[in-house]
This record gives sequence, structure tokens and C-alpha cells, in this order.
Amino acid sequence: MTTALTIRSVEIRAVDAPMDPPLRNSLNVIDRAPLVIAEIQTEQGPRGTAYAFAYAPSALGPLAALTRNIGAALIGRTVAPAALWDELQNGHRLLGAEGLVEMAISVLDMALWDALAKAARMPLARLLGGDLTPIPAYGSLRGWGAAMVAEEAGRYVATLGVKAVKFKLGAPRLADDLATVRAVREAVGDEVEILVDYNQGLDRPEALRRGLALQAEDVRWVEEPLHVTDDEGLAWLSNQLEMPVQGGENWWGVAGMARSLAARATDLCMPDVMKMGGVTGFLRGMALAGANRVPLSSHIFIEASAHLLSVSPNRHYLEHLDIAGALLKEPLVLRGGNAVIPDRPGLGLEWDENALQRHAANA
Ligand code: SMN
Ligand code: MG
Repeated sequence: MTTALTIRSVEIRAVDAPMDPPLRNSLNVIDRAPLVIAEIQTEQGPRGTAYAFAYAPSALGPLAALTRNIGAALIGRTVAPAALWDELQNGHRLLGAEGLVEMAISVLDMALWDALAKAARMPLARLLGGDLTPIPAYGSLRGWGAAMVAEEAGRYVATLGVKAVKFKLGAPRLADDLATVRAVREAVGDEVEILVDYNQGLDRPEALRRGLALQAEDVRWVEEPLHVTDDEGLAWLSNQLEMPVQGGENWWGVAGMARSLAARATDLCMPDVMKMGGVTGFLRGMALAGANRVPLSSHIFIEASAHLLSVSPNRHYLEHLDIAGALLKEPLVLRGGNAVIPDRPGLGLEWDENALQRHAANA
């Protein structure tokens, strides 16, 4: 088929489902999953869809409105996501293509790629030149504290076969963080990798103190120990520790990622497809990670990330944390600890209309 696709309509819906179970970390509890869903109908038939995670219910309305307004400007245009991406990024240069703007561009970009892959009747991974080899995943736990996290870790390994688990740390006392790590080790045995996440909760001296203690427990990465903007501190910390420093979920766009990599702020990276600028932005970031030889994992958005990691030159792990699964007819499946890329056209997202209606939000 040589015909280009033309955008007929862009529909934006908002849903506010419970986050079940809630996600806890050192700073807050996320108990809602406010999502913006974009649906792009083409004149030729294929219909692309994707979702963004607004994080806070207070941001759901503004993100939906922004996505709707940016999307309206695409009507009548050709589905050419990389070309439209440059145009949208440049078009928001003065406002700043970060925050809600980048999130809106990302969800539209993902829906455009979905439409393109559907028109080609291929899973996105295949359209990008990859295959459907399952992607190694780690279980990203939701709980907090030794007892809860150890139970969840044991269950994840037993039911989904993951070879690594990640959980949140940042108790007031280091001893409690160590107790959590030891309880998880007890629950999962010696063969499963342990990864930990501070969600930017430490200062430099405390990050070094905890980092040294954690590496003695064979923790395989420490994620976001310091504030995301403290590239200098992160580079210093990574020099002090043998244990790799992980980060990237809060980088805004390819430029944000490029700055942190240039500062050597991280040993491993895990950009977020919604904060990077969708499929187009993530692909560009992936090339940066490859050239810098920084192993690349993903952050949430398991469906799009599985396709993208299939073409990463230095893929590490897919983070398995399923946020939209309860709204999908066929949530992404893990088999033997690997994410199965669905052999369906596009991203493979099919919304469960009943679930969407049940959780519809007025936005
Ligand atoms: C995280 C951040 C935001 C939403 C979900 C999870 C966390 C992670 O930092 O690494 O998964
Ligand atoms: Mg994290």
C-alpha cells in the first residue's frame, strides 16, 4: 500500500480509575490512575490509539484539554509522526516542550505510530525493523516496608517468573531500608536481582552512606537517589559506588536525556516514553543511549515500551508495572519473566469500552 494516511479526527477521552493496588514511595502514595486516551481516526480506516498518565487527578483536565487542542491542529494532515514531531516541538519552543506539553505531544505521537503500524498490518516492533522476541522484564513492586514488599516480591517471582524485582526505599532510618532488602532476598533467593528506587529522596551525603550499604547487599542498581536536576551530584555518586546508578524516568525529551548523559549522571538509563516525546522521541533517545553505551530500560508504559525495546541496540530491562491493564481487553502478558510483544497490528491496545465508561472522567 503506497497511500499516505490522512487524519480525519482526533478524539480525547479522560478516565480516572483506581490504582489498584496503590503505588507507594518515599514521597507519596499514588492511588488513582488518571489517564488521557487519544484516538486518531484516519480517512483511510486505520485508527491509532495511545494513553498518557496524568499522575495527579488535578492534571487530568488540563492534560486532556491540551492534547485535544494540539490534536485539533493535526486534522487534515498526513500521518507522518517524525515530521509532525519536529513541527510540534518547534511550535512549542517558546512555551517550552516540557511538562504537560511534552506529555500531550507524546500521546499523539504514539497514536500516530499506532495508526501507521495498523495500516501496515504489523506490530509496531516489526514496522520499526524489530522482531517479536520476548523482552526480559523485572517486576516493579507497589508496596512499602519489609513485610509488604517481601510478600509482593515472592509472589511476583513465583507467578510471573521474573529474574529481577525493584522496590521503593527511603525510610527515615537506613536500618529499615536494609531490613527491606534482606526480607526481599529471603523471599526471592539468590538468583533474582534486587533493584531499588529512592524517587529522588536523598541528599548527597545520605545517598553515599546508603549506597555503600546497599552495594554490600548485592543490590544491582540504585535508582534516582538524588534530585533529577542534580547531574553533578549523580556523576559524583556514580564514581563513588560500584553499584550502578539508574535514572531517566524524569528526563524531559531528548535534550534532557542528552544533558544528563553528557554529565555522566547515570550508569544505566530508563527514559519514559511519555516524557521523551512518544515513540519518535524514545527512538531518538535510544540512539543516544546506544552511542553512549548506557544500557537502556523502560519506565512504565509497558505496551509501547515492549515494541520499542525490541529495536534497542543495548536493551536492558522492561519495567513491568501495569497501569492501564484493567482498561484493556488484552493486557500485556509476561511469560517466564519476559514481556510478550503482541502479534497484533500497532501497539496492540484494545480498550475495554465498558471499563472506560465505568471510569470516565469529565475532562
Ligand atoms: C514510578 C514513578 C511514577 C509512576 C510509577 C512508578 C517509579 C518507577 O519511580 O520507577 O516505576
Ligand atoms: Mg523510579
